Amino acid sequence: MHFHGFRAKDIFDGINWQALKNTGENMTQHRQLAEELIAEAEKQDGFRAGIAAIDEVLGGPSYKAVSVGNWKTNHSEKATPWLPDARSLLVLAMHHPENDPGLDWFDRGNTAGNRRMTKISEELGSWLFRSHGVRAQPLPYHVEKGGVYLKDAAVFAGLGVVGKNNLLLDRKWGPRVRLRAVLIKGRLPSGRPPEDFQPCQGCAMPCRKACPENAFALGQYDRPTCIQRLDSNRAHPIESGQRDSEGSPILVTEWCRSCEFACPVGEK
Ligand code: B12
Repeated sequence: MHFHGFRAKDIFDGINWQALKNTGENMTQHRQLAEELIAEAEKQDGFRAGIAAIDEVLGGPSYKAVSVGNWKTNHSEKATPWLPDARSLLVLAMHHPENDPGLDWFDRGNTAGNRRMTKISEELGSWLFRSHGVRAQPLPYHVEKGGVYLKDAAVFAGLGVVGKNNLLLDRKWGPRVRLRAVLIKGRLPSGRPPEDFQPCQGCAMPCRKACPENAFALGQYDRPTCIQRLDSNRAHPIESGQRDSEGSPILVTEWCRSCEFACPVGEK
């Protein structure tokens, strides 16, 4: 891994979990809390939610993988240390429909979709504390700033599976979702990787053919090749249709979504 910043996993590995074990009698209460929290999140239009156990996420495939290629983000975000004694994640998936491309446009250090997810994460954290006295902390997007690998988190929360396009395929919206996680103090019962949902089985994989850079040429996702396309997207911003206070057009980055849009799974 090439990250040199803060890594939540290092802190997590140093905690004495034996001292924090849940007692059996708390479990019913915890199950009810988890269900209420998911229901609260899913009240939001275009949202699905699940709970993942942090130890499963941190032991998942993304943490074992070596990231190749150099991706420099200009996403604005502060590094945050983790809430102590947190063992669960609320994982949120927000629909990014094809007919609302603006949600994915990168402008002034962020995207509209990500801003909305951050706001809703904060509101859910406040709701949890207000109604149940449980502390929560919305996590940053970037792993090197204290975030987690979100596709793994979504799989362990039971929201979907990782498809042949290397994206999380949500049960309802396929790959057309963006993900976010909120850290929760204590341990809540978590979801499970779905076993009854295998949407890529028998698929002709149009996602892999749709890649303009042919990043799947070697039979799996090739990060450096994909990065070339996104670097080029960044170098050629498009007009958003909006103007700044001086009347100049506001330019935004439209990231490639070819492998996402070509996927036949889920609602568009
Ligand atoms: C850095 C980054 C990028 C980089 C590098 C991508 C990469 N995959 O390495 C660049 C800029 C190239 C990129 C491109 C894209 N990204 Co990006 N990216 C991220 C970020 C910040 C970290 C991802 C990462 O470094 N992964 C680690 C590398 C080593 O692993 P990986 O390639 O992801 O593959 C792992 C998983 O697939 C997992 N996995 C595979 N099979 C299985 C099975 C199980 C059971 C489990 C648990 C896990 C698992 O293990 C693999 C490693 O072995 C995440 C946000 C986050 N905090 O997670 C968003 C994220 C993954 N990106 C996202 C998107 C949408 C994109 C793009 C479509 C561009 C766009 N329009 O935004 C493309 C798609 C590329 C693709 N097909 O994978 C979304 C994905 C949503 C979804 N439905 O899955 C995320 C979650 C951000 C978000 N806003 O929600 N991205």
